[in-house]
Amino acid sequence: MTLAKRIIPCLDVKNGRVVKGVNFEGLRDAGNPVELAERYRDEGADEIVFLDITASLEKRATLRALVRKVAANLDIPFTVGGGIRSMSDARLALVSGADKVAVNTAAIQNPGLITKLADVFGSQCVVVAIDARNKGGRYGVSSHSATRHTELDAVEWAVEAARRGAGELLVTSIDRDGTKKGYDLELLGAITAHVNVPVIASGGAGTLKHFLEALRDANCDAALAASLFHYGELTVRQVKDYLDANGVVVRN
Ligand code: 0VR
Repeated sequence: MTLAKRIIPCLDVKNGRVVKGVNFEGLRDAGNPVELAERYRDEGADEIVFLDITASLEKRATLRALVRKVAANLDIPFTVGGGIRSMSDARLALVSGADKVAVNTAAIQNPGLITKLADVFGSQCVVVAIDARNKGGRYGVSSHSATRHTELDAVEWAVEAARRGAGELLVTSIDRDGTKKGYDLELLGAITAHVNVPVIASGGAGTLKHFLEALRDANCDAALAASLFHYGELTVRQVKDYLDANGVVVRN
């Protein structure tokens, strides 16, 4: 059976508002998270990702009240990330209405957290987010909202995260974020070739064809986008209709 490919709008949240920039910088306002989540649900989004993008940096806990408000209106899977550093942070996100938690910085600092999250909550609710950048011939991994660079290799880290029990990987290209130049197919293809868990493509979506490339050519299971949905350049419905017309199995 072919599993349907998923389209996932991403709410990058700062100070209670959805924001968006380019290459993780120059953030500008893009709307109200509760309203945007409802709009995307109505357009046929398969899931919603909510990232508190300043949480790790400022060491704040995720904005739980806001998570609760967004979750209350959703009947599709809802992933929450940003600032999840411990089992109790994850538990709080889950009891606030998240179906899955995304971890990045804390997983890099303490890979055992992935194992523990998977053991206690189940792999199906553990998403490891990987922020990668091209280092000429290989891909490096960054933490703390792309402000710190690690020695990790993105493909090796993806393999380890999956081995430790991540149920899926959210792979963002820092180089492509907000540029609308297309997903980093080389990065995504290298990762999907080495892991058996679903990979969500992120960073760079700008046209309908970009979604097809990530899902068909780079073998990703889901494609995430922010800018082009927030600013109304494309709707989730348009993306799904296009994918369907091009032979990709999507849910209605
Ligand atoms: P688009 O290229 O506009 O579709 O954006 C996709 C993805 O890169 C973003 O939604 C986002 O998850 C990137 N993340 C962060 C951030 C962006 C700015 C500042 C911080 C973060 O910490 O994830």
